[in-house]
Amino acid sequence: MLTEINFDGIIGPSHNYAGLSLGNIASASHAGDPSYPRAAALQGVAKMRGNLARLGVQGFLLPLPRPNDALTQMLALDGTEPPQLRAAPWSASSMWTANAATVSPAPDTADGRCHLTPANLVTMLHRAQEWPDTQAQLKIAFGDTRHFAIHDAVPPTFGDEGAANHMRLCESHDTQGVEVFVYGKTGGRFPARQHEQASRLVARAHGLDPARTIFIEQNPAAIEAGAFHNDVVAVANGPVLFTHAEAFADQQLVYDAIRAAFPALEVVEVPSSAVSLREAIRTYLFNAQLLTLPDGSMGLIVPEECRESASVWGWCEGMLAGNGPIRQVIPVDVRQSMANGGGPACLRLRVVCAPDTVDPRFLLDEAKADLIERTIAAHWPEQIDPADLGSDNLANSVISARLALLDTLNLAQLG
Ligand code: SUG
Repeated sequence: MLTEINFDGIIGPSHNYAGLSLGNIASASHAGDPSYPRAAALQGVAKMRGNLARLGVQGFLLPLPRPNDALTQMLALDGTEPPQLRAAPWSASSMWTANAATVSPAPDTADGRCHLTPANLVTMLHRAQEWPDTQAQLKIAFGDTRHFAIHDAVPPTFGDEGAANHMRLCESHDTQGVEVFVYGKTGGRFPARQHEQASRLVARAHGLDPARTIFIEQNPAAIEAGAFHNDVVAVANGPVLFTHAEAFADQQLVYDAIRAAFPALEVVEVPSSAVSLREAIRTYLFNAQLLTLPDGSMGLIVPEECRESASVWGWCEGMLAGNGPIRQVIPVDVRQSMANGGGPACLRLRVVCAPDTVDPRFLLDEAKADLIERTIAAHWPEQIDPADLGSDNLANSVISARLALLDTLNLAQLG
C-alpha cells in the first residue's frame, strides 16, 4: 500500500548562522548570531514526533559529515579568507531535506518505480557540497531497486533545488498525479535557484507523462521579496493547491494549465489584501506541511511565527470558519531552523512509497525518537558562535556527535 512518508532532516551538530544564502532574508538577517544546535535538533525531533502521532509513519535522514575536509581543501582555506567562505564546509544545510531530491512516485513514472534525483544545489557553495553524500544516503534508505531508482544530480550548468520547487496534485497519494515544476528566470536582484532546463531534465529522467507534467514560472516579484524557493509561497497536497496570490508569474495561467491536466484541482488562494507577500515570507505561512490526516481531512503544520502575525492568523481563523478542505492549522516551534529560512516544509522530503520497501533504519518510532533525543542532548553543542567555525575543538565535537548518532541508529556505514 503506497502512502506518503515525510523524511525530516535531523538537524546536525554544526547548525550555525553564517549568512550564506543570498536572497534568503532570514539567513541574511541572522548572519553572525549565535546558534543553538542542541535546541534546534530537539525542535526538529519534536516536530517529527507530532507527525508520527498524527500519521502513524515518519522517516528521517541523517546529517552529512561536517566540517567537509574536501571542500576546505578545495577552497584553500588558511584563515585569511572571508568568514563566509570559511563557514561553507561547516554548514548543516542538509537539514532542509525538501532540497535533498525531487521525487516522482511510482504511479507517475513510466517504469512504475519511485524515482529520486538528488538536487545539485549549485547556486550556493555551501549547498552544492551536499548531493554526493545525500545520494549515498538515499541509495541506502531507498536501496530496493525493484521499487526505487536513484539518479545522479543534473549537470551543474542547470541549478536544481529539488522538491522545494516541485508540487504534485492527485486524487489520493497512491493514484497517478500531475507533477508541477516551478522555475525562476535570472535577471533580478537575487538568484533564481531553480532553472527550467533542470526541471525538464528531471521530468524526462523520471519517465513522467508529458500530458501530466507542467512547467511554470515563479513570480519574479516573489523571488525579489525573498521567495528563494517556490515552497515559500505555495504548497500542494492531494487535489489542493494552497498558494499566495502572487506566487507565480501568471497565476491564472497556472490554474488553467493544472486544471487542463487535473480537473479536480481545488485552489486555496490567499489574497495579497489579506496577507502581503512580505508577511507571507516573513511568517512562512506557505512553508507548511499540508497533510492528509487519517480521517481524510487536511491539516496544515505551520511555524509558530504564523500565530504571532495578526494578518496571517486572522486569515487562518477565517479559513477554518469556512468550508474549505483544510480543517486544522497546527503551529510548531522550529525557530532555530526558521532563522536560517527553513520552515516545517523545508525540513521534510515527501516520498510516496510502501513503508516496508524503505530501509527500516530510516523510519521513526517512539523508542527511536527517545534514543535520538538522548543522543542529541548528550552530544550536540549547546551554542555555536560563527567565529568558532574553523576551530579544531569544535570540529572534534561536531564529528563525534554525528558519529554517536550514526552508531545509535546502526548506520555507522555512513561514517
Ligand atoms: O538553501 N538556508 C537554506 C534554507 C533552505 C530552505 N528550504 C526550502 N525552502 N525548501 C537555503 O537558503 C542558510 C545557511 C546560512 O546562512 O548559514 C541556508 O542555507
